[in-house]
Amino acid sequence: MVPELFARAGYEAVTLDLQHGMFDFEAAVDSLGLIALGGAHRIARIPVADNALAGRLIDMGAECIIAPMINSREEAEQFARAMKYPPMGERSWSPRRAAMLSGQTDHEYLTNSNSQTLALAMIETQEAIEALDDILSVPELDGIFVGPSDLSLSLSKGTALDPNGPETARACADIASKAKAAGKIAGIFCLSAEKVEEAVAQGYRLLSYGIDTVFIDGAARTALGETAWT
Ligand code: 3PY
Ligand code: MG
Repeated sequence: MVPELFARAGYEAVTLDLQHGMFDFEAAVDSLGLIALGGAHRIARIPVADNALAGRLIDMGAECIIAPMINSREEAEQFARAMKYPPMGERSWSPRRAAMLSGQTDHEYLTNSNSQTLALAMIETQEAIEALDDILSVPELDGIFVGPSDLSLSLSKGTALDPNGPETARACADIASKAKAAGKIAGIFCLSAEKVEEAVAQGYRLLSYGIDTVFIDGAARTALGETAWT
């Protein structure tokens, strides 16, 4: 029920995290259907360099795939081309579930899906920042998605986990303006409501904010704190 709860709460999109989350493939397939039932857009993050899983998830109805730790044009190209049908890329055919969830025939899905699905490359290392112009020049790639925690670890050479710090914020602003100049979508993971506002002001348009386990943890502690027994 959890993905559907998020959708019904009013989130425009819900992301399933298959990089760091607890989803296996079957749970992700069920959850994609539940997000659709709740009326939100369906996003999935894959494990590093797992373009085969990206293909399976987009076939099962994910409308946007986020690929972590993309550090070069070549990695961005391989990922994005696996997400797009020929002549753009080399996505392999059989999107029955994706067509069903988007209310289209297979033929309509074939015509529309290259422009209706998004391939986003995560920018979360110094290496990716150095290769950003090259990554943004990949025509099949729809945009980028920033991971501020890994980015702060990389920028500080492992000395500071500082996703909200000033150096990370400056890097995030630069990434957004480069993405905008290249005509690409800029997305980012946000750890607080203030960061959502900051990211919007920097030009980000896809904001991922709120984690199920964090919400449950907070609500559980609040509930216990409200009783006289603890
Ligand atoms: C990061 O901050 O590194 C992320 O990957 C966010 O999901
Ligand atoms: Mg990360």
